[in-house]
Amino acid sequence: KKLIVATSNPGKLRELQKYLAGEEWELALKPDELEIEETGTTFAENAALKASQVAQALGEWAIADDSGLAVDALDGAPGVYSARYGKTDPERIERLLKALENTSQREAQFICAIALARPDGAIALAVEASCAGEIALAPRGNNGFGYDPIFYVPSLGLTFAEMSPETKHSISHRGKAIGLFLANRQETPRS
Ligand code: ITT
Repeated sequence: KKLIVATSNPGKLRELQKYLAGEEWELALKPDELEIEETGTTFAENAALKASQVAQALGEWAIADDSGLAVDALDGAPGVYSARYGKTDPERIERLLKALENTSQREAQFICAIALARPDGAIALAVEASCAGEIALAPRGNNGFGYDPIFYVPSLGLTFAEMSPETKHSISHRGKAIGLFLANRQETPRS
């Protein structure tokens, strides 16, 4: 019944809460002092270790999201290091724009891995999805969080930060991963 959302990122939390709400479980927050070190080398590994360790520490079902931006011209960087690419969102954005200053190759993927862990830490479900786009030349828009102002989706002619939350959700890496999660869960925190 109770499901701990194992994230400290307010932007992610907002999206997860909004799109998992209305399901049969009661979402609860992870205590701030419970911090999990992300030692994995893939999104899937990090999602699993965050969900698993939070579930075990609290003895409750837990869901975790590990996500990031993989830029083609940077061989997939910042990737799993997206959160560690700078101290603040503006710093991370500035660094990425600087790294791409002299290239016209702007293709990038947002990736999101979601893992659900049982109270004993065992992984009950793991899904992953991506969204293709381009790194804009300059930030645009005020919605969303993180790298949203520079993630441009050519088919809509908008950055994630210029879209409504619903439009972003309908095409984003996290929106697709949540969709897969909801479609594939057989065993949910009912017990
Ligand atoms: P938790 O581990 O506590 O969940 P975190 O922010 O450390 O929070 P990650 O390690 O998964 O999470 O890092 C994700 C990074 O990618 C972080 O810098 C986010 O801002 C960014 N990111 C992920 N999804 C995004 C989205 O939908 N829009 C913009 N930026 C996103």
